[in-house]
Amino acid sequence: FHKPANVSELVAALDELTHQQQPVPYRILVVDDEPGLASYHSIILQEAGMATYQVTDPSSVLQVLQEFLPDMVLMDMYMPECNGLDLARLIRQVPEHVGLPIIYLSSEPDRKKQFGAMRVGAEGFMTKPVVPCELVATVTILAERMRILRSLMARDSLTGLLNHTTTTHLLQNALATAERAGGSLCLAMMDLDRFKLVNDTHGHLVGDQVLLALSRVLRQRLRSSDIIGRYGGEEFAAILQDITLDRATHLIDELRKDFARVVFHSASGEFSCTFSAGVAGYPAYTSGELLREAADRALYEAKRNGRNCVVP
Ligand code: GH3
Ligand code: MG
Ligand code: MG
Ligand code: MG
Repeated sequence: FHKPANVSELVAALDELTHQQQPVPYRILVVDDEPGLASYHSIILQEAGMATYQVTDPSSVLQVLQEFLPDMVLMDMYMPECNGLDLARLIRQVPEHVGLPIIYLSSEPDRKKQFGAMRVGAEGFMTKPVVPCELVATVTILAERMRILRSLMARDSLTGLLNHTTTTHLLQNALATAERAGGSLCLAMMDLDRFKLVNDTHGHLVGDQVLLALSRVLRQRLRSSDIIGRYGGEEFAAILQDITLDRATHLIDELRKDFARVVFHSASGEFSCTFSAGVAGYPAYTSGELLREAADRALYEAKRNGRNCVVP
């Protein structure tokens, strides 16, 4: 069972598709009440280079989905405690899993029953005993598509940075890691100064170029283990790991100076743009919500102090 142990691993999984780094094996959840069959199907997939996790107790599936984050599910259709159809229905009720591919495995020969099972929300049906190469092909195609969807869903389409949902999720993970390791982390919230004026003066397309430029500065300057998200329209978040509040504030201030030096060109002339930022740290603040509130308060103060500055 290879659970993403830390945030950088999760980010690597998300990044795999966009940056084509070393491939992360597809993660397949195998649900079957018969341990022998679960193992047999797992071994076929493992030999094809995939990572699998076997579940023989259907009641643990929702929990395992959260932790194992599979790219697809192989689901036995008939299990004594709970049949695969009910389980698929349950999985589909969780918004995060609406797109998760499910393939039923069963010896059910009745086409009508097979079809009925798929209507509950599965992508396909394979009869036992499976033909190994068919199993591998089907699973690969579906897992690949899930990876693409997940990667698109995790990111903001303009800047390619992590979106609000992903950033919030990774903040929770980063906090859990810091807690376990007795480490520290900082959350910085950055907001462009008088950005409405930029749009009004130079137009939205130029405004979008400013957003892109800031995302580039953030990506260039921060470490690969840092998490950078577009939190809202013109608001960005950075989660910096293993760093003190002092050092994080200094680092964000360097970014502020870098960005202020970028010159933009538009039909209405040359201009530059600045951002203000608020920084808050764990363990001073112990939850995602508290960190967010504290960083927001600091950001508000930065705006009140005249903007183009960083407040811890
Ligand atoms: P402040 O310094 O107080 O933050 O002032 P502001 O003008 O930056 O703040 P305000 O919240 O009044 O305006 C934010 C603007 O950001 C308004 C909105 O049109 C713009 N904005 C949000 N998302 C986008 C986007 O995706 N593209 C562009 N071009 N503009 C955006
Ligand atoms: Mg069974
Ligand atoms: Mg704003
Ligand atoms: Mg603003």
